[in-house]
Amino acid sequence: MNLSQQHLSIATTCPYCGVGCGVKAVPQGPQSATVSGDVDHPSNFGRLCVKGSALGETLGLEGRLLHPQVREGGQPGGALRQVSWDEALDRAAGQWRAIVDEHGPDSVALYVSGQLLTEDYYVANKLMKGYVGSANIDTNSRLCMSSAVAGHKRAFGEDLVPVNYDDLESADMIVLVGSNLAWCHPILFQRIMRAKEARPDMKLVVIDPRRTATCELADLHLPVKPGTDVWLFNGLLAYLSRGEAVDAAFIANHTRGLNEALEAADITPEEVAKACRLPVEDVLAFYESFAATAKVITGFSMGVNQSSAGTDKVNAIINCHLVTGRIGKPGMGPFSITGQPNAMGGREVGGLANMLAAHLDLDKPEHRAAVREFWDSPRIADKPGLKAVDLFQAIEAGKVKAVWIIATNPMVSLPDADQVRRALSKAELVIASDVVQDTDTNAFAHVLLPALAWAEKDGTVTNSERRISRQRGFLPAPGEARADWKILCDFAQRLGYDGFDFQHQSDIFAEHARLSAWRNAPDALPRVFDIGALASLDRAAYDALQPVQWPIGRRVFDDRRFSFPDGRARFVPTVPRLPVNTAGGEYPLVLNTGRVRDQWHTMTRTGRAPKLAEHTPESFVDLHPQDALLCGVRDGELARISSQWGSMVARVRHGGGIARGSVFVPIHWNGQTASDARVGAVVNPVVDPVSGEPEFKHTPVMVDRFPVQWHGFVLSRTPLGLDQVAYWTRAQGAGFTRYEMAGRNRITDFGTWARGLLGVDDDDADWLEYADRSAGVYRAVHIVDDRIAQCIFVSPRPDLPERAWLAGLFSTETLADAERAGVLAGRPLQQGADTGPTVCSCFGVGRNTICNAIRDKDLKTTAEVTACVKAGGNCGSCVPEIRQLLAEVRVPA
Ligand SMILES: Nc1nc2c(c(=O)[nH]1)N[C@H]1C(S)=C(S)[C@@H](COP(=O)(O)OP(=O)(O)OC[C@H]3O[C@@H](n4cnc5c(=O)[nH]c(N)nc54)[C@H](O)[C@@H]3O)O[C@H]1N2
Ligand SMILES: Nc1nc2c(c(=O)[nH]1)N[C@H]1C(S)=C(S)[C@@H](COP(=O)(O)OP(=O)(O)OC[C@H]3O[C@@H](n4cnc5c(=O)[nH]c(N)nc54)[C@H](O)[C@@H]3O)O[C@H]1N2
Ligand code: SF4
Ligand SMILES: [Mo]
Repeated sequence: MNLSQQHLSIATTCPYCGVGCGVKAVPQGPQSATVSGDVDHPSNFGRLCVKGSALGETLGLEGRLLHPQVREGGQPGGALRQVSWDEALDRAAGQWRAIVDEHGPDSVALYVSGQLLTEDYYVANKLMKGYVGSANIDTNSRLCMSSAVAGHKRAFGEDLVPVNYDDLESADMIVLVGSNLAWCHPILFQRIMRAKEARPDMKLVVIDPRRTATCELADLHLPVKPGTDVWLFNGLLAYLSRGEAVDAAFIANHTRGLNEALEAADITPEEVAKACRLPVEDVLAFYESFAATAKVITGFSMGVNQSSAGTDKVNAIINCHLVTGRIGKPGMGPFSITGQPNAMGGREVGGLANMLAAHLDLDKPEHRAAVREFWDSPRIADKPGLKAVDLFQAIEAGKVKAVWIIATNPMVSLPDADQVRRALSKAELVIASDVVQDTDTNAFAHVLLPALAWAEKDGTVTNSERRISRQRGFLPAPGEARADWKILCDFAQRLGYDGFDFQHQSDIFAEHARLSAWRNAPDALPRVFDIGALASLDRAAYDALQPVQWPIGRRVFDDRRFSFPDGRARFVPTVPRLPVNTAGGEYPLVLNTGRVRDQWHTMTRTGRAPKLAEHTPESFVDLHPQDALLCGVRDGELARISSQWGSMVARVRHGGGIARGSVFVPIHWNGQTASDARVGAVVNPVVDPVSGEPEFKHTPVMVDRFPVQWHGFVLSRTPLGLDQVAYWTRAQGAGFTRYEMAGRNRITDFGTWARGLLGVDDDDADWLEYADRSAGVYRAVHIVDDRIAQCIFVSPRPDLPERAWLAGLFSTETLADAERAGVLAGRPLQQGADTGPTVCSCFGVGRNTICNAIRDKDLKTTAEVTACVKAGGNCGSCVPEIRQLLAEVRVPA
């Protein structure tokens, strides 16, 4: 990269959530860049949430997978050997071909991801369905969007999301069901927040068993009993059908099946209140305002999809929009909020095992024939492949013998994750393509392939509102990493398949666009998904492509035509049912799992950013204080969470948002970041019968003490060996790693033990310590060249000093005398310098700072807090929490 290129700003797209924000990246040398929001991008108009704005901290090469490797002896735990691309691909393709030759095409599988670019995804799907001849390609979107896809297909005949982002701004009422938008789609949430500021009459209703950050803005929060959404929406359908909101003309002309749906929805508001454990006044308040408001959007996400009744939940919601005709017009409609950056692109290319490509159906012979003809492929899969959970069961059963895992981490993210371990240990061939070296899944790979990461790769993604944006590489390819599509094509060519000699990602995009227009006519195989107009883009036009939404130039369903042959939408009868496994007996509590604000999935990328580590540095189990009492666990201590499938350990927390009977655990921590925090191991593998999506939000569990002798933490510039520690978790700090730990060993000689743990064998080391053996308290600081190198704090109870001040010392070059004096106390000697746990990650503003300012300066609004202490002034992701602090601090006054 020469100097003149260094300050070029490249427009690309955020690789995290489905909002699909535009990012401007300015490279600063080969491995770093500054990032900011792209003011011209119609998803975010220049704003980024905290994850997006920390992207610059994730670009370093430490821990990256840079060279192909194969595992000696083929066994997990065997050593990895670096090999050439040729050797790696020959080995992978050779073994794959031998397995297919002997056992047939259904004995191999791809397991891919909504984080692939459309071009990668298209090639993977074409390879499996058109050339290998099996539909055994499934994707982590099975765990995410598949219930929405199935619900859309049942209601509309095609997987279509009929809402645009600007509809959120013109709606008069937004209902969020099973969506923690404030944390999971922060920029969409901010768009709603601003619209609501401008039009305070706009209503926000949040339906979620937990009181989340999203509820801070809500006019009404309905904390439904987990799993009971179908009752609530059936009740709404019945209520609407009796009132004036019914759109009789729309129902008569454009739908079918209302009567059957009403039969299944014969339930009164009182009965709903009972089933959903809600006050009947709240149910009625929701029903009345829904009925009275024409412009209503019902946004839904994982609290809906990830359920054994997920598809029915989706249809119960859509039914309410059909009965009122509130669809296909500005400011209204059912809105499936996609999770991953390219979840929607995956749906376009048909990446699920029961789909074909370009919105064509695997189960229709004429669709299969059309795709095969277009591809000119030797064969076409003619039956659905295995869905994610079934796929890993088939691997364990030995029916599927080879699996290639691309851009997903199933050892962490699948339910019954210990089953995944058994499956991968048993498979004859596991290929994994990733961007980092060490993941829980990569540990089982026989062939490990280095992929280009976000900053280096190039292609397109489609966001929640069907907007296709370019992701553009802005850093050079590191090591031997290659684009995922390129790896797939190289592999396909080794298997002797033609149809994969793409020279550039734009060639793939053009083919994908052409296929969307193939036979796409009213008298042939009509689909709303048609981006044929983009098929003629040459490389330069593709490179310059501006964000473009499909259907191009019109609104979904503006013609009131749905994608069934008769053009009518379908009401789907949804008979309510409880989750398959309900709590009781040995497992009295319901485990709910989900996301925290500053981490992304299994943390392989966000886990590298110090700025993102502080908000939630450790996994936790959030539960009601009374349930904690019954389980014998206490706030701040450790607990084991167990189900009939497996167990994990996390820190007990009373966040205040959980009703009795439920516990919440975040999904992010895993074997790389903690000793035993893979919540997937606990989650039950029950799936929705229609979509195959797992019931991630509802597993019966028990919680009990994880007894330890001591609690402690270490901040260290050098990594520690943790074999002897019963509980540990680590987080990336600025210039150090933070370890929280706890042990079962009784420590007799603290000094020797601590030096051993920290790897300090020099007797002359600058080692300050304080020990109170009878109290079991020990503190030590290791200083090298007047800089803090390591510190350790141990106590029998989790009553350790705040980490924030000590962490800050790692950024100072030379410890001042006052700092040296405070260091063993773990706090500054002057008052007030302890800022408390981080609330605002962008400016590093702690809870104490914010609360003190609210109290001392009598601040009343979030804007005043921002003006005073900066918190909330950049990305705004912490504004809901500031609101909560305002409420807490100002109550006594
Ligand atoms: N910070 C962050 N953002 C992300 C991600 C991330 O990892 N981190 N991942 C992205 C991805 S892939 C996805 S899919 C989205 C997910 O985005 P969301 O779906 O908003 O997030 P979750 O935390 O999985 O779950 C949403 C809510 O469902 C609630 N819930 C549980 N059971 C029920 C129920 O029975 N009924 C109802 N109504 N609600 C219930 C939970 O309490 C939870 O608050 O986030 C995307 N954005
Ligand atoms: N208990 C519970 N489990 C859940 C959920 C839940 O709510 N509860 N949610 C589910 C949902 S909605 C989702 S979407 C999944 C997500 O779960 P996963 O997909 O397993 O999580 P990620 O950490 O995003 O995994 C992506 C992997 O791909 C790698 N990677 C990143 N970029 C690239 C690239 O460009 N190419 C390649 N080849 N690799 C890349 C990353 O390093 C990482 O190892 O989790 C699901 N699991
Ligand atoms: S909301 Fe945040 S994570 Fe999602 S795309 Fe925008 S910047 Fe990225
Ligand atoms: Mo997801």
